[in-house]
Amino acid sequence: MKIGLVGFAASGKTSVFSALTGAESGGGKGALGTVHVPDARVDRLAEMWSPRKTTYAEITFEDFPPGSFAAHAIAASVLGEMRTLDVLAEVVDGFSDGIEGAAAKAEAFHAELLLGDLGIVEKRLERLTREKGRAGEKELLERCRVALESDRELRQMDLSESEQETLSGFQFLTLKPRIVVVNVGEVDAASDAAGVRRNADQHGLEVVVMSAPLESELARLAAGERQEFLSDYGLESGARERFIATCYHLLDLITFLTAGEDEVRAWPIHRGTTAVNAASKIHSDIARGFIRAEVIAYDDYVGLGSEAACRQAGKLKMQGREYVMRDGDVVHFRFNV
Ligand SMILES: Nc1nc2c(ncn2[C@@H]2O[C@H](COP(=O)(O)OP(=O)(O)OP(=O)(O)O)[C@@H](O)[C@H]2O)c(=O)[nH]1
Ligand SMILES: [Mg+2]
Repeated sequence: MKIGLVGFAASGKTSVFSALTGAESGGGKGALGTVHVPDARVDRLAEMWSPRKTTYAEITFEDFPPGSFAAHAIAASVLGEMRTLDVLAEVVDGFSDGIEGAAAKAEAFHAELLLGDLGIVEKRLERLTREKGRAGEKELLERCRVALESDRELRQMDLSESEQETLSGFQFLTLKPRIVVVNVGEVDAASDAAGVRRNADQHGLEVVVMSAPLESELARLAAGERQEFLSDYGLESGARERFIATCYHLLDLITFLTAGEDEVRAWPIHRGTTAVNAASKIHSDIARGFIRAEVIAYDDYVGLGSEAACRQAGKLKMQGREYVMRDGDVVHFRFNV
């Protein structure tokens, strides 16, 4: 999963990038940094198997080169680059004028995204006066225009699957999942950023409050010292952990697991994914030659201690292609090619 860090100039995108990933952003084009998604289930399965390889889910962050964003506006070329991203993390400056100043800055950024999308809608509608579009396209875009003009993001519209399909080619920014990261000074680290949250709620967005310098300090501490450091600031968990949890919630992700002596691995999928589509995450051959999925719930797996014990206790279930995967399923896919 790749998440782009966006936001007005000097809002702290690069600081947040470094704090979350521990990587330096060279400032070159599209700097990338990856974090592992901690998962106690992976740890436990790895203890059971001592596999050659243990693989956690990953989130990759992309930072824009410095100077990409202006202080109060977004250039058309940058809007274009943002359109290619799947998920946006919008960094809002909550440190330079304190947390009180952040809500207006977030609002200004949201307005830029709405305007950017409105520009595309209007251009297309203008063309549609001369050429014939898809069935229903004009009416749909007119609804989009009304939504954007009344300060609603396209994500907040009620769209059928076919309407979503019609809109997907435009890569609208306000249709993308987006997390607002309020980058605050250390004194405000435990603030709930109520002002930003009100605005975010109106636009259907998730909010994470963090202090980039504080998180960078946290990352340098030994594991045993972190909890005390956090509670000194009134925090229960680090920003990386909170960001990841928010991300999974926003994207409605669950995890299935594979375990064996070669590898123990976590696989993030959207809730509602079927067994055959989950199999395709591992390899397209497994999906193509799909025979069945042998599924054990994680709790049974560790409770009974082995696959053989689960099989004997009737806890290993044979599932077909259309089985809907559940969080914590430990799976072997049977297939032939
Ligand atoms: N006091 C304080 N300063 C910060 C914080 N976050 C960032 N800064 C400072 O703000 C300035 C800009 O931070 P960057 O992380 O480079 O911001 P950016 O959004 O990447 O900037 P551009 O890429 O140029 O748009 C730097 O001088 C940082 O040291 C913060 O939480 N507190
Ligand atoms: Mg930067």
